[in-house]
Amino acid sequence: MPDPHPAGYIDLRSDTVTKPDQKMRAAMASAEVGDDVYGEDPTVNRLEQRAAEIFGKEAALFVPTGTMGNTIAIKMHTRHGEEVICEARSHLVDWELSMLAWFSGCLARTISADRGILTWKQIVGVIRTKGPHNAPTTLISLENTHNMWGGSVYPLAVIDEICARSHERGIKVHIDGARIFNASVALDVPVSRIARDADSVMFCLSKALGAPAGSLVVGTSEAIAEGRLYRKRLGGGMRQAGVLAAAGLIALEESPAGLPRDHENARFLALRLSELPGIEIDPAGVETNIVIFDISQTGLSPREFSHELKSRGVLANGVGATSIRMVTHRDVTRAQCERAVAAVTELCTRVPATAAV
Ligand code: TLP
Repeated sequence: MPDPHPAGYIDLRSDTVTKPDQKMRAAMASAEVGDDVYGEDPTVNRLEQRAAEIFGKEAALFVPTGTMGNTIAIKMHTRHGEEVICEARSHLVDWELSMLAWFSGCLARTISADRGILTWKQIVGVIRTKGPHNAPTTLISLENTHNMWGGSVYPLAVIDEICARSHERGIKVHIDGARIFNASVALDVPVSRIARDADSVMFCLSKALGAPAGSLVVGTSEAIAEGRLYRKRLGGGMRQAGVLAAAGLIALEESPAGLPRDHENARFLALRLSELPGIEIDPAGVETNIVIFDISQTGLSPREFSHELKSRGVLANGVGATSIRMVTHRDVTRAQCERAVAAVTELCTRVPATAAV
């Protein structure tokens, strides 16, 4: 088994950094393949079928990345000149190079929500109906778990209400579920329950589930057939993609069982970090595998903090003006989390905390 940390770093930058394990590599090497643009790759077909089954939807589409999956889903549900409601710090808005505008020609109508969790009450206040001055709202996108809010999880009742009320108005609901399996573990319900009333879900195999690449969009057969054409337009027709789907199938079937361990490690990090001078985090807010903490009282910028951590063998990136994000995943152990805490402790006790004014 190749060392997942060849450079010796403890890599907490993201759960995207995981490397395929031996079982995935063996499955990739022996994968049955065909031309997926002709629909002839048996491994991709199996992955899509399993994803649809697991999510309780009619069909699924294998795509190279989460960004492409979200882009396709938005395009499936909207037309140029419409509005999409989403949370102000959602991945769609902050990290996808305005694809919502660039490919789908839509405007993001953002709402700042506590813990990134939109409520129907907030949504209903900004819905627009078609009129001489208004572009209509045709889609609501919910991020579950919410990345920039530290992996927060939508309560089921909140999603159910948003779906029911939106559908009464003819508005579709998409879930950016890059980490929906983490939400499913936190809520102790299957992903199909979370996805039950949503029109589409994008989820990633390449994040907490540990596959080297790939995401899926699930929804109705009609929407997914349309999505297949958008995937080709975006250059996502991957031909013998069965080599990736083979690892993806293992990730889909086997990796969710390992997620509670990642959540425990994240809670451990949060708890220990909350005890350090200069660090601010409420450990009770850490529900899944993402730990975001404020470092303003250390007197260091996120860039300086990351740099100092790196020199102590730990990789973690800044998010926002005063915060650092650490993400636990299958390639990081409890012992490594302990070493990461020791590195932050050394840093926080070495750099004098700025006096609060
Ligand atoms: N998130 C990445 C970065 O892009 C920030 C990370 O390291 O967390 N939706 C959500 C909620 C995501 O967190 C991400 C990736 C995506 C979509 C996009 O997935 P990819 O990177 O596969 O395009």
